[in-house]
Amino acid sequence: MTTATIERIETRLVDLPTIRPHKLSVATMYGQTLMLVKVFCSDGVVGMGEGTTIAGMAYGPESPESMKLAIDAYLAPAVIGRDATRVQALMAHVGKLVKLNHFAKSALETALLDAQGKRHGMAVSELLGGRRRERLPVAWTLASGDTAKDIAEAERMLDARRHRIFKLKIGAKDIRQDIGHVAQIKRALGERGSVRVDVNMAWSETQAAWAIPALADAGCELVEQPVASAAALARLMRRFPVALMADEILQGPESAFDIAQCHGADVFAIKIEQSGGVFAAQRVAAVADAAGIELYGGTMLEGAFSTVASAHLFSTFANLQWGTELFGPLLITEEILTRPLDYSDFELTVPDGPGLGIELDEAVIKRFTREGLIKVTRAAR
Ligand code: MUC
Ligand code: MG
Repeated sequence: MTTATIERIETRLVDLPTIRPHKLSVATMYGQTLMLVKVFCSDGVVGMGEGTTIAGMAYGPESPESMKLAIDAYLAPAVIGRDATRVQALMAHVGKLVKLNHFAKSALETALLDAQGKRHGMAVSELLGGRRRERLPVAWTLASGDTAKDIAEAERMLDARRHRIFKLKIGAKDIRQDIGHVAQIKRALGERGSVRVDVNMAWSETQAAWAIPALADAGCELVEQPVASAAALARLMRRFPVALMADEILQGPESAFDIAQCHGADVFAIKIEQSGGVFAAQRVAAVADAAGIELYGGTMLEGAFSTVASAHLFSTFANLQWGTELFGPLLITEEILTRPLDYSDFELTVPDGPGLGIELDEAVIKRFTREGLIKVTRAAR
């Protein structure tokens, strides 16, 4: 049996520009910070993971900085010297010592899975029981804040055959303006592109009750997290036929169970970071399947490592009715991999090499690493 222990763990923050400002109801992003974690094992295998949030702490309680601190001070000391090949046992051990911190745990678990896959010459999807599909449909988010610019961007995506599912970020403006924006974009795209919206919890229940039928009339097929509360979303479910999706209220398997119990959403946006890692996200999907809730592969606008970890997991799902939005690497100006991911014909190819199946371009990353912040935690000698 293979034995390998964890010898050292390195974390760093990498600040990358985005191709344009990305406007959500919670914040406008001008760049993306990746928290990269490398796990060095005694058999010479190195695994790589990533944690990313949206606009620092504007979206949720963790930030790239807090993830780095959590790993440096707590998660790394908890796993160093232990058996690197027992990923689930390691993460259960971490879970006893560290509450919540889902994003930090996801980054570490991704690195452990990457290492385990490389060790056995298997893709992460195969470690998870085997992929059911090689390619995943990928939506694009239109979030420039300007309707004409969004239409032009969607046209470019259609021409390039990169995306034909469009998610519109709304909720920051007046509701009537938002509905006009959605209607104009859908009218311009017609049957060539599908249109969904993400409100990122910006509306009250009464605002949502007014807006949802108008969005349906405008041709919107899916409304993501219109309100903050799970109870309000469940009540809206009883009132409108348009599909409603849970995102922010899904914080791992237990919350998934609570929502499923009252059939509080038609669709779950599964995110590995928000769930607490790949295995936790797998359990969220199992709850959804058991409850007859449909699945969508969500993103935290992650860079390549968390995006590909998500892709490996989503490729194993029995159901993925609403496709994915794994476009994060395309929102960043820099290519951080030695070999870019294959986005073509409206889909992403799931890499099939060992582990995550991708390799970091160290020279690029070095240029964007935040000064003085690389931290290495080692086993005591
Ligand atoms: C979210 O709320 O779903 C996904 C796409 C995007 O533009 O933002 C994210 C986060
Ligand atoms: Mg969302």
